[in-house]
Amino acid sequence: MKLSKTDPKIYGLIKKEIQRQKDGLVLIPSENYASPAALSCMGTPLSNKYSEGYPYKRYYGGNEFIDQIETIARDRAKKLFKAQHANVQPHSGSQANAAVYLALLNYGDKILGIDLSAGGHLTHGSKVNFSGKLYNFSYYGVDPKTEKVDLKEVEKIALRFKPKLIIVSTTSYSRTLDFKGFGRIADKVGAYLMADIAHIAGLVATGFHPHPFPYCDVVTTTTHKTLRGPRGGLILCKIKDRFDLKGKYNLAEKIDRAVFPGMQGGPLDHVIAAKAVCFLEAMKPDFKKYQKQILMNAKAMADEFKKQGIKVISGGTDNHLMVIDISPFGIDSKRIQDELDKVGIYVNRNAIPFDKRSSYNPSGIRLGSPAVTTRKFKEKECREVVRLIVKLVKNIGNAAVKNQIKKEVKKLLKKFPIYEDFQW
Ligand code: DSN
Repeated sequence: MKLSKTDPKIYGLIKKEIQRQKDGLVLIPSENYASPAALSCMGTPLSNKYSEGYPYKRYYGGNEFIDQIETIARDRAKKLFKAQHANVQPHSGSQANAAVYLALLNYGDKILGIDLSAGGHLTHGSKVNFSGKLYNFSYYGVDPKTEKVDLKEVEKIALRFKPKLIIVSTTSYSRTLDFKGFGRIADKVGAYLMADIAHIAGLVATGFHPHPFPYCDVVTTTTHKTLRGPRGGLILCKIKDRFDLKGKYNLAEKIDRAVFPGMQGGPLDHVIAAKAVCFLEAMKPDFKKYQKQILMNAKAMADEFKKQGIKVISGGTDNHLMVIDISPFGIDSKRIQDELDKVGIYVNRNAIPFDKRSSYNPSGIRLGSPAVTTRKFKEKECREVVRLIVKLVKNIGNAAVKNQIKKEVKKLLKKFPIYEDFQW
């Protein structure tokens, strides 16, 4: 029985959402278009299987093929990220981070994380998140002038706070992360070092961003942002626990035990198969070219915003994203996001460093190039898109301008179709 017959409502909405993605200009830096090959793994009966445990050590029968799939996914992840150990089971980036805390810390232990408004993530210690409720967080931010992380400041805070874990990460930070510098600080204070590379995983895998190993003990990521795979999480780590060399479990075992049975039950085998496909795709030469273009496109966008007189936080970008300060326009960021939605341009509002506004309606907009680069946009088109955004912001409420921009977006996307060979 076809879905269109069984549940026409859900069928219709899925169809509309697919069309929205095809007809939309996605500038949300954490979104991308996974390949039809990766997508095809997810709508399969692999979803039916229970496989609690790890390959060849399961709690359920019938895992002969699932074992092989997970082993391939783990091996590919290790190869792609030059990691000693990989756990491909976390359902998401948040769960990957939670598992790391569970593996390395006791509740109430001290973690030094990055402040949300400086570019951090909810799971890096936000007060409204489990991380901020269960662990004792202190935060580093960015320098008020440069709007970049200042390692001297991080070191001062770390020496004073004496965390057991330091997190180096980004969700809306557009600058290169200095894993080596953070490693020196972690060594000095005797802390584990964890990198959350969810946003920059594709850049790291292809050598366009410095590698977190050997400086970090553990690395977490998602698989669906610059990595362009299925929605999911991944943990990479060293095998030895340098602070517990004689312990019952090594670091890799602690991570595995924290994911299962510590945090999760049955893994999502259909997603793990898609992760395996994504890792294979990410090892191909074309993926490297794609990452290089992501960087060139983001630079062009940041440059064009500056040319148009819009402030880009920290003055530019070294990666795939940027945050612009729209406070001088005196228009709510939520309104700008909503108006952009209406012309088919998707962005997300975001706090800027030292933001005085609420996180629901902050002063910034975050944008990135991964999805439009998948559509094969080059610098020229990225600059054009920026000019359309600025035009809309400067003419907010002007219906004629809005209609004109909507037409321009449509015209542009027609030249760069996506998912033409995706059958659903
Ligand atoms: N929500 C993701 C992002 O947009 O960066 C992080 O979880």
